[in-house]
Amino acid sequence: MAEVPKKLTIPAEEYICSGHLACQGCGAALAMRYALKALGPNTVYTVPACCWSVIDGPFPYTTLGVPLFHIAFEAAAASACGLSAGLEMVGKKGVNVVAWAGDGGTADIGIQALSGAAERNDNILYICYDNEAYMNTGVQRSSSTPWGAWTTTTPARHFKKRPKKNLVDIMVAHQIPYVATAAMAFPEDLIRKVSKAKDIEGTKYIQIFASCPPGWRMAPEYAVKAVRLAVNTRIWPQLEVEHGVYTINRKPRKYTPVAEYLKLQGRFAHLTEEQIEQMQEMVEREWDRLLFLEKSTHEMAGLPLAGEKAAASKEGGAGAAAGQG
Ligand SMILES: Cc1ncc(C[n+]2csc(CCOP(=O)(O)OP(=O)(O)O)c2C)c(N)n1
Ligand code: SF4
Ligand SMILES: [Mg+2]
Repeated sequence: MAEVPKKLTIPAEEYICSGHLACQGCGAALAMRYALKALGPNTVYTVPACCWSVIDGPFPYTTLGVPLFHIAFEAAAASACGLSAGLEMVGKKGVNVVAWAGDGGTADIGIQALSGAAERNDNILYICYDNEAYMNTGVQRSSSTPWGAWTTTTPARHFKKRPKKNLVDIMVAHQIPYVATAAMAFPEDLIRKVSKAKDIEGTKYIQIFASCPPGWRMAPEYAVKAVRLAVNTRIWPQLEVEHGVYTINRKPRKYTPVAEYLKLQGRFAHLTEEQIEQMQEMVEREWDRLLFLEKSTHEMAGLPLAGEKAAASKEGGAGAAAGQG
């Protein structure tokens, strides 16, 4: 039987034009492009110091079709909350106020303002594009850099020995209505999550995994492949946490070994076979923890778990939730 082509659901509208200043293969540029397709023209961004401060272009030029405020490194959430309150004061409804920050601006210097916004449940969408280091200033380690990675402040022999900070769980602990992860190599999932978040009242947090070819020491043509591998190895699980209930959106039918992901990138080139095995074990432990959280939080909320009987197995059993494969 002839194969029926899958209908793509990515909106055709573009709110980012050519001529931006990102490097070739920049995952953060693609992430912004997809996020804007979900958000539309009624959107305002606040962007702290990060690669996106540069990508957008020098004043008076901009690559975006929506307003963007360049603000201080630590102030993404605080400035978004101010904008949101100001819009409410003047009676302007239906504007998406988005804080768009890197992992350094989120997990490190901006975490206090983000925590304050989430505790107040201010009406903002906070999107962190996570390239796992301070890329704009020359690839320094952030608290979102994973265990084992080279950066200029964790040079090969002294690679990062602490795990990546778990910002998703930190945001869930604030009991906000919506927390999710996405990946720039899965645009439909990313667009669905941003679309859902923009219609929720309160603080929404989405962390988008976005490759950085120079910072990950890999060729630009691997930018999408590396992020696909991050999801299919379960290094970057695709999650939604709604009012504390965890859902894993993608359970690969067959898990790719983490070595496949690591070998694409020079930042992991120094790892020995034992260290790669150690990373594989860490990934499996975290996946098991997430499966447990998904099951137990669904049970506590009295919600059925989609495809429970068909839960994915390490041997490559059938996937469970939406988006298997
Ligand atoms: C208070 C302050 N400290 C340091 C800097 C320098 N600085 C600008 S961008 C940046 C790195 C940002 O990293 P991240 O948030 O991960 O975004 P990326 O560069 O990776 O896009 C740093 C350290 C600054 N602008 N302000
Ligand atoms: S350094 Fe990395 S994150 Fe920054 S513009 Fe280049 S590819 Fe994008
Ligand atoms: Mg970064």
